[in-house]
Amino acid sequence: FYSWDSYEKGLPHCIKADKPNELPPEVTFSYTKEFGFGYTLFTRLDYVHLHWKDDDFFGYQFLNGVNPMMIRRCDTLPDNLPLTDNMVFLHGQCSLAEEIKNGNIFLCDYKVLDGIPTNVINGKKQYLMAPLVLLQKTEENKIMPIAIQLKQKPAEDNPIFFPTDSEYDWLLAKIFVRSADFNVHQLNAHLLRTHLLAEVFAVSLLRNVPMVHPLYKLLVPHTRYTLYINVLARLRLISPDGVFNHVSNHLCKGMSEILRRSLSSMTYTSLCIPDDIAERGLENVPNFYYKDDGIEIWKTIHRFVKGIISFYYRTNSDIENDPELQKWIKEIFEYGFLSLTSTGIPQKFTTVDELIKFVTMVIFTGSAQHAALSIGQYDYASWMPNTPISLQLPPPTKKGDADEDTMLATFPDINTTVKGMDTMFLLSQQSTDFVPLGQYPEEHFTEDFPHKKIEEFQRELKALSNLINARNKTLEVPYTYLDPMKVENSVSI
Ligand SMILES: *[C@@H]1O[C@H](CO)[C@@H](O)[C@H](O)[C@H]1NC(C)=O
Ligand SMILES: CC(=O)N[C@H]1CO[C@H](CO)[C@@H](O)[C@@H]1O
Ligand SMILES: [Fe+2]
Repeated sequence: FYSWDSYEKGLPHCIKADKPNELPPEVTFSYTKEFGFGYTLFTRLDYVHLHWKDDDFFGYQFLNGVNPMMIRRCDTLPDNLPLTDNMVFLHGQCSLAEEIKNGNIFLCDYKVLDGIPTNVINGKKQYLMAPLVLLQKTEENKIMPIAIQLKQKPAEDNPIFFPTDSEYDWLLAKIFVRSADFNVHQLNAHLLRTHLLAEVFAVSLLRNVPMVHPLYKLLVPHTRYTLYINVLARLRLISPDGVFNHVSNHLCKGMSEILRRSLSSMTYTSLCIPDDIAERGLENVPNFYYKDDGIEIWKTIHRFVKGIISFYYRTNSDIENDPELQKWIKEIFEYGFLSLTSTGIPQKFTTVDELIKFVTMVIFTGSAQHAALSIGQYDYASWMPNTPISLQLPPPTKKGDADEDTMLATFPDINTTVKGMDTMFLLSQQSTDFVPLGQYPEEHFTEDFPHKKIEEFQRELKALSNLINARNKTLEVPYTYLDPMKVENSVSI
């Protein structure tokens, strides 16, 4: 029933099924899911509408918006961003070199978009940049953009924009960054790193691990609807005649190229939030709720997984001698990560700890990580200028010419915007038969011990939810995407 298929060369393999009705019934949507999308959306439209032009809100979104995956601490300026001290206006008294040394400078580099072929919409060529964004953490703990270069290669007609430029030069630079971020968020962070990986973990589980196996019992609730939603996405969203190809600035073949580049630079480290935050140098960034809540959820999942796994596997040799478990990871490495050793994904498990960490990552990716990247889509994209799905004029090549009309002519057509927004709206929905993280309506385990561990897990998640809600009361913009009560058990939308 479950065969691997190669949808496109260089991408993770997927389930062999062209249409939802080719899937076995046990992995398809229930009646309520298919016909009754829930309507529990909280939207930040008013707030975004008021603040989208603000530099501090622009910076805030790199931490707590829908794509907290781009920002990293900048320890040396990249060679292709030729900035000198007297060019940048810094907050506070320091020089750029000093601020880099103090750990207060951050970089978002969209080089993965360099040279991606762009789309033609309504007969008009579309534009997609590959920007470099430099940011500074100020004494008030805000993350403020201080320089933006929209193309990778320094050149006369590729100016570095600053907050001190004219209003519309600077605003347009930020708009091109937001549009680039939309592409990287949807394709790399959301599609590849949650949907497609969750599918790989699920297909390998269904192929290699029997229902009586503890790994199956532990993980199968975290695969609910994942195959089904991905078959639908391949059919209706990302196919040559899918929605994305009609509304976004990359072409279909551009999309595959972004995904291929993203996969070839993906690492196991970046899939494990504590390691990822450390690797990006972000441990000490204040007001970074994705990090704070995400690490707490990771630790909670880890304690639960450790409880269950170490009950069934007492020694490392129990792990080494389990052929079903070993086949599960082997196929994940081969079919999901295309045997790329550079990813650091294990090819086999040798210790109990290794298995606990990997299973924690699998559950985190399909639940919390997906929630962080998807629940807020409509919040941040429904005021189009904050997240333009495409742009139809090139950016300014010299400063001083842009005005409001330039900006309006750069934005996508109304009918393009509407189609994009409609999709964002659908993808941000909580479904009516939503199952929150840690709830297991179907009983798979029969012994008492795992049930006790499940109850403990649920209590800890509830306590974390209470803490997050109490914290929210003190925030101007509450961060709710990683409230365990709002996080779904699996990738299902
Ligand atoms: C969408 O809007 C553009 C610009 O207003 C127009 O040229 C085009 O015909 C419209 N497309 C459709 C399918 O209505
Ligand atoms: C937006 C949102 O969900 N805010 C929540 C933050 O926490 C408070 C206190 O529990 C809730 O009442 C809000 O709904
Ligand atoms: Fe999703």
